[in-house]
Amino acid sequence: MRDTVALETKGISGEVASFFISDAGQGDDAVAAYRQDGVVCLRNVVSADWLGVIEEGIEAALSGASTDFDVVKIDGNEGRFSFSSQAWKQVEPFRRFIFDSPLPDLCWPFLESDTLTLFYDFLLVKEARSSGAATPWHQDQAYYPLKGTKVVNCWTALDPIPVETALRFWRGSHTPGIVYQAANFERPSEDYKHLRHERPPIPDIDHDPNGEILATALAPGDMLIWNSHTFHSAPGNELDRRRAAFSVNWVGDDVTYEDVPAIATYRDAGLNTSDRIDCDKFPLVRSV
Ligand SMILES: O=C(O)CCC(=O)C(=O)O
Repeated sequence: MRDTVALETKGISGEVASFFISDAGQGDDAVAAYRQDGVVCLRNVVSADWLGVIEEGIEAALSGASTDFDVVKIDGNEGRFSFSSQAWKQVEPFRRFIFDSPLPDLCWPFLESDTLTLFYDFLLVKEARSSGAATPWHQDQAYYPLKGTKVVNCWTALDPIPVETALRFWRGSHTPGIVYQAANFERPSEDYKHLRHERPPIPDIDHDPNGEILATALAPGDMLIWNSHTFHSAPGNELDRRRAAFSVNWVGDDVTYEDVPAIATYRDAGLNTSDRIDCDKFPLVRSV
């Protein structure tokens, strides 16, 4: 089933291009939509029990178990904006969700790869009225010391997310395979610390009349899967309740390591340029 989604944000009204909405089990169609649009929305694919496991993990992560944890300081923000990365070794419920739930088998087909390797987990919590916690347009790939196209972000909504605060995607922006400069999340007007100047600057997506923006409201347990080259952004959280998501990032068999400056979350000292990334930090989870 293809669906159209009204774009209620960005000051543009009317309908945008098709945004594939799939129920669990519509495998081939969902993969085809992901391949074409660079993003797909799977409805109701994480059960209430597994959402409970993630919540256990959040409690542990926010109480100090996650060592890669940051609170973003934003002037005038009433609510806290925090994130945790690469916590699965310290936060047992995250480990359980990543390895023991149906998640790996759900995500693997989207990579169209003989292998499935865990890259990192990411928890993002925009608490009530963290209205300044906007996420600028960016490609995840711009931050990674990786070469290759088979990299997916599998992002599970943990709260009801109305379209006003939902992620937005520039449809098809993964296909040219171009990696643009990285945006600075905390101070968007300044350069990102590992900026690669040789890359093209981020285009003005909000003012591109030909760019199709995809967005949809989400319920807890819905999952967005997008390619690391797909541009996406999100507004801050104006709601009077939490807007949280837990994502797991996977890589496939065309991905190799590139020994360039990047944050520690994405690097491993034992890897050299051109290596496959499978190692203790980035474990191989499935292979044919
Ligand atoms: O959920 C958000 O607001 C941003 C998430 C995101 O951009 C990411 O995980 O790459």
